Amino acid sequence: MKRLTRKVTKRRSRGIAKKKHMVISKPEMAIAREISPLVAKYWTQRFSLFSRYNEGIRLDEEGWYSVTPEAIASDQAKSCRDVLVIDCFSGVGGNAIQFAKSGCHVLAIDVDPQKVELSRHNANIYGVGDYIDFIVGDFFLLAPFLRGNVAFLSPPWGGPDYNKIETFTLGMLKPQSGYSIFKAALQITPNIIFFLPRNIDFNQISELSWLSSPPLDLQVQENHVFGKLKGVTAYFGSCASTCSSVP
Ligand code: MGP
Ligand code: SAH
Repeated sequence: MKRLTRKVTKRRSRGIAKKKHMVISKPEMAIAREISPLVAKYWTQRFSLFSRYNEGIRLDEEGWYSVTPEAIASDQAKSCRDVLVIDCFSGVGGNAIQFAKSGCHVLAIDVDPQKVELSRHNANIYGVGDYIDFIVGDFFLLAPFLRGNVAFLSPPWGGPDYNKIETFTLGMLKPQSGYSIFKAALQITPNIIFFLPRNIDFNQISELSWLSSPPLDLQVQENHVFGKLKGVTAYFGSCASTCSSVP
C-alpha cells in the first residue's frame, strides 16, 4: 500500500520586483482610475501576479482576483518538468505559463472563450505560446477523453468573499464540489495538483487521497508571497514526492 504523507510545508515564495510597485507611470495612473473597486486591490499586486505586467499583460475582472501569483505558480510548476500537464481551469494563464516555462507541454482548458484569448495573449508575452494548446471547453465534459501526466486544478472559489468564511469546505468550490472536480481529474491521472483557499478544511484534503485505492500520496504546502499566506497547494500521487518542501 502506498504511503500517505500528510506533512504540511510552508513555502515562502519570494516576491518579484518589489521596487516596481513604487513607480507608477502616467498611463498606469489612467488605468488605475478606470479599474473597478473590486479589482483595485489586485491591481496594486500586479507585478507579483505577472512580473512582466508592463509588457502588455491583460486580465478581465475574474482573472484579476483568480490568477495564481507568479512566484506560487512557479513553485507549483517545479514539481513537474518536461511532462504533459492538463491545466483544467486555466483562466488568464498564470499557471499554464509557468508550467510551460518549466519545460512542460500544457493543455490549457477554460470554459470562457475570453479567458482563453487572454491566456494565449499572456503566454505569447512570456514567449511560451508554442508550448501550450488552448481549448475552450467544459472540463467535466472533456475529462473522460483526456490523458496527461499531471492534472492541475485551480477552479473558482466563489469570488473574493471566500475569505469571509471561517472554514472553507470542498463543497463550496465552483462549478461543482471539490470531490467531483477531483474525481473528474482522476479520470486523467492520479498525479494531481490542487490549488485551494488558505481557509480550506485540511481534513477534507486528506479525504481526497482516499478516493483512490490504494490511497494517493499527499503533500500539502502553504503558499506565501511577501510573507502573506495566499493559498494552499495539495500535491497528490507522484507530485507529492517531487514538490518543493523547503520551509
Ligand atoms: P485574495 O485572498 O482574494 O487576495 O486572493 P489577498 O490579496 O490575499 O487578500 P487580503 O484581503 O487577505 O489581503 C489571494 C489569491 O488567492 C489570489 O491572488 C488568487 O491566486 C487566489 N484566488 C482568489 N480567488 C477568489 C480565487 C478563485 O476564485 N479561484 C482561484 N483559482 N484562485 C483564487
Ligand atoms: N489558475 C488560473 C486561474 C483560474 S480561475 C490562472 O492562474 O490564471 C478559474 C477558471 O475556471 C475561470 O477562468 C473560469 O472561467 C474557469 N471555469 C469555470 N468553470 C469551468 C469549467 N466547467 N471548465 C473549465 N473551466 C472552467
